[in-house]
Amino acid sequence: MAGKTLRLFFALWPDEATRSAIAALSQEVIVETGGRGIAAENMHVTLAFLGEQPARLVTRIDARSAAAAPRFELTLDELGCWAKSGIAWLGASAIPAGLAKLEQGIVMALAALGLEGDERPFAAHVTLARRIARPLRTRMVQPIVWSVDSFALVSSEAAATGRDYRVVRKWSLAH
Ligand code: 2AM
Repeated sequence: MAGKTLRLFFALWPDEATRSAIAALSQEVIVETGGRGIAAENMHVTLAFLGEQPARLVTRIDARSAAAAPRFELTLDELGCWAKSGIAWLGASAIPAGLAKLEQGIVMALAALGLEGDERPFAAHVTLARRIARPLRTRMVQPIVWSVDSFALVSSEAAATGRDYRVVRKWSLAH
């Protein structure tokens, strides 16, 4: 019998203040684009998407080298959309060195388990709306400055109201 599997991804998980600031912006974007909203508790920046994996992988991941990356501030200052996937997003016009190092460390941790990273290049963003009806031109917005001191492994489960995201492991970044 096949063992239990989980749909997993690495993410930056916002603190409450950052989450509310992002959620407020997403309300404006939904009005502008006619898209479907994302539940505030689900908002995040995906670092790497692992897909469906055996549940035992959760405890096997060695993300120490990723956690050796220094803490950083992520300035979310850009709004835009990907028309092809129908997504409106909030992104960062500059990637801090700590985030680049963290991302690299995650790719290494996955490679050590024989897993490949995403095919698509890393684009730090928070999805604000899906299935947008009208495009959003890329533009700068009042920046949301997020002090990132940890990252998480998250599972995505089907729920009556959409997807339910659950943090299954969390690592602190270096000081
Ligand atoms: P997103 O980061 O653009 O919102 C969980 O599904 C998270 O992983 C979502 O935030 C999703 O998109 C991201 N993700 C990245 N690659 C994915 C893929 N191939 N399939 C589903 N989700 C993916």
